[in-house]
Amino acid sequence: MIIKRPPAIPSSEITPEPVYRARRQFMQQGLALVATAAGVGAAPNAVAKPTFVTDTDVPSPRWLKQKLVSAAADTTALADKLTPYQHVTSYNNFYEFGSHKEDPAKHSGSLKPHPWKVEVSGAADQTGVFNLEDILAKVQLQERVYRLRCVEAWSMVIPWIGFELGSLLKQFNPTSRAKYVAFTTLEDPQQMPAQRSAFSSVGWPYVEGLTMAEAMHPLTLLAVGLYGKALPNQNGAPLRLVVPWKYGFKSIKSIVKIEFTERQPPTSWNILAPNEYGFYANVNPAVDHPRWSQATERRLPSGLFSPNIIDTQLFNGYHEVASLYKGLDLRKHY
Ligand SMILES: Nc1nc2c(c(=O)[nH]1)N[C@H]1C(S)=C(S)[C@@H](COP(=O)(O)O)O[C@H]1N2
Ligand SMILES: [Mo]
Repeated sequence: MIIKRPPAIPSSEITPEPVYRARRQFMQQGLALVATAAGVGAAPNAVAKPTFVTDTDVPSPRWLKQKLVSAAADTTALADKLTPYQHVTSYNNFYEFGSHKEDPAKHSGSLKPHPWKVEVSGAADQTGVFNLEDILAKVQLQERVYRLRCVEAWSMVIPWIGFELGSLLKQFNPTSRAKYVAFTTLEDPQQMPAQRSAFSSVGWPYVEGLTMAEAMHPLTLLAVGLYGKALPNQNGAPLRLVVPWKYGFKSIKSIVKIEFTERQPPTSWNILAPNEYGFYANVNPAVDHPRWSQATERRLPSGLFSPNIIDTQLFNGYHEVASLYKGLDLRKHY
């Protein structure tokens, strides 16, 4: 099925910010009432249903729609204002559909995210090819509002729906030889027009990787949705990685393979320009890109007259990951 999208989503289809906030307060009051009635404090994760939901329909199978509404709401009160749905879904990097920001939204209608299979291989007791539906049957979906900082010095705040990568990886029983996790994006020139082009800079398939400790960190997410709905194709449907303390290029889209490896796996942007893009790619305002500063970022939406420039934070503000890099020279291992 070809998914046709309008050139721009009319603002009437986007639930305005005040409505989200009201809904959130309502949810929190509801939780308080339930807790009082039961005479016990409810676990924060017990709040069902995502808080931030777009009215825009994203075509997806019924099983996925049902699963998405079961996601536990994000109860962390992030001070950052959400980037509106329209911007999150129309300003993208997904080189398989072209290298301009508007290309993925325009040209990703040919991607067929369902049915979808993921191959799990390498240093683990359990390996094989799994249907996305079966993978999702075994995990609890959660809403997570995260900052996304692109290496190009712009950023967004996105309410993802997903699950902890670690909760999935554990199910395969990785062996002691598993030191890294490698990820691969779909390679299918029929569905991904830029893979037919001879002028593309990145090689196909797009590949990424994490250390085992990074992959098991509770902040690391596999996302299947955003704003309460399934991932639009341009955002990496049906399954993409989200590593909020690393530059956006680590958050690989439309994943078809996960492999437990002994050696550090090759990664797409590092292959292309190793002096500009490292394997770690931790957000770091003190380590500039060879061609531009990383000290600040443009928080979207950003316009000519209100560029909305803010300071970039070490690890994109997720300071709890610092312990993963103890003793590592972040200048050398950028
Ligand atoms: N397969 C694939 N994954 C990808 C990319 C890509 O070109 N191909 N771009 C990356 C980059 S550079 C960024 S900033 C994020 C953008 O995610 P978003 O479009 O959902 O905001 O996706 C990352 N994942
Ligand atoms: Mo990026």
